[in-house]
Amino acid sequence: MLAYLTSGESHGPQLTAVIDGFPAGFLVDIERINYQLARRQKGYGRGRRMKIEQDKVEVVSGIRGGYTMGGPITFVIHNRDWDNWAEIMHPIHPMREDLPLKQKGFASETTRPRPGHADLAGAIKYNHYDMRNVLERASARETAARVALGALARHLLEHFNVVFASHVIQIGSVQLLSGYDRPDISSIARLSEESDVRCIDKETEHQMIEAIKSAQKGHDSLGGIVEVIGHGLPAGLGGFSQWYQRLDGRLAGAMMATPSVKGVEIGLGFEAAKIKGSAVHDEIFYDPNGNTAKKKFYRRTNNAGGLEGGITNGEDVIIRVAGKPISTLSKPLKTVDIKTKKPAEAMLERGDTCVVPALAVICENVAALVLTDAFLEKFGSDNLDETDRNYQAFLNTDF
Ligand code: EPS
Repeated sequence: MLAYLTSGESHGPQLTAVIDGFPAGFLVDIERINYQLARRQKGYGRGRRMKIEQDKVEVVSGIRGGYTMGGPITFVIHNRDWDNWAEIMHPIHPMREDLPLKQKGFASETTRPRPGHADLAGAIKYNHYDMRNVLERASARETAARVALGALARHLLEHFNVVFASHVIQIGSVQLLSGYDRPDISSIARLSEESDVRCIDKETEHQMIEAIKSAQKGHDSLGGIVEVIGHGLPAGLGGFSQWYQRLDGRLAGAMMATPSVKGVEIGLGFEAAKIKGSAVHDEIFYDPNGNTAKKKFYRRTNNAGGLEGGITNGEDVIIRVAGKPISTLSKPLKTVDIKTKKPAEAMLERGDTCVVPALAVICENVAALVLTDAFLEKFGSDNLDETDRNYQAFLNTDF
């Protein structure tokens, strides 16, 4: 239903995000989108760049008088850092590699690929010897544009009482105790929002911050694991008729397509492989009154993470995402200069120490985008009245 693209370089003039297939007649509160962008920028362990940017969307198509029109919606996020990079990044004017970044202590030599980064693979693919042409688009700056789209999507799902939250459950080797009792979604949302590393437990938060400080001191970086929860989704989204309809596959694909992500689990995930079936599968119960609109059938456990057969089952959708430590290190690893072919040290770029708290916000909004797509697939996407009618009719069925 939804088709979306983003464009823009990390240090170019702007990021642009276009989404098509969004229903007409939805009243958009732009501040809801800007709020998600601001959340993405926070988190202990970010670098200097986040002090420069104050991401906000400018709407340039698809919305009139506050309401969506049914055509493609386009958001622009201006890069404030562009002022510092215009000479190097200008699309037309000749490059000036000498100024002004060198003066400011930033790298201008981009022939020494960082292990773990897109630098070398991208250089080979696109035949670039100046890897700035690779790293500018491979940069996680792009996630600002995807979060803007995800924020619009979740804004729509909130109309149907679907809410999202995320929290950080591991940074480096510091983890929220496995088997912890997951609180309700509003507590997760509140506690994670109050934490500089989006951790819901104070003691673990403290240890996570210490781990980031120590990585910073050692000129190193840290990865971690985040958990995303979607609550209030009706059963029946997604499909199993064809492989590409399966919602767990679509969610995992979207998560893995986020920079730094190396692993995704749904529900019990890898744990389920170790346990007997009788301990894994969530037994089914029936309450004729239902505790919410679509919850006459319910479970007392949620090991499936809200998805069975590639379809939502009405329980919370639970996704865990592992991000590797970022590959820009101020204590560079060994590499090879792509021009001289001689051993070298990887290029130094300004960067972050830990982006895991931001990853939580990114994954939350990207998950919302995928689930909105599945929601509109089921209930119609031309206009909100129609989507509302179809949704209400579905709730009134016998199930
Ligand atoms: C990034 C490097 C850093 C990050 C950036 C992603 O940027 P810079 O090179 O300008 O210091 O801050 O993330 C963002 C700009 C962002 O908005 O999240 C990278 O190389 O991926």
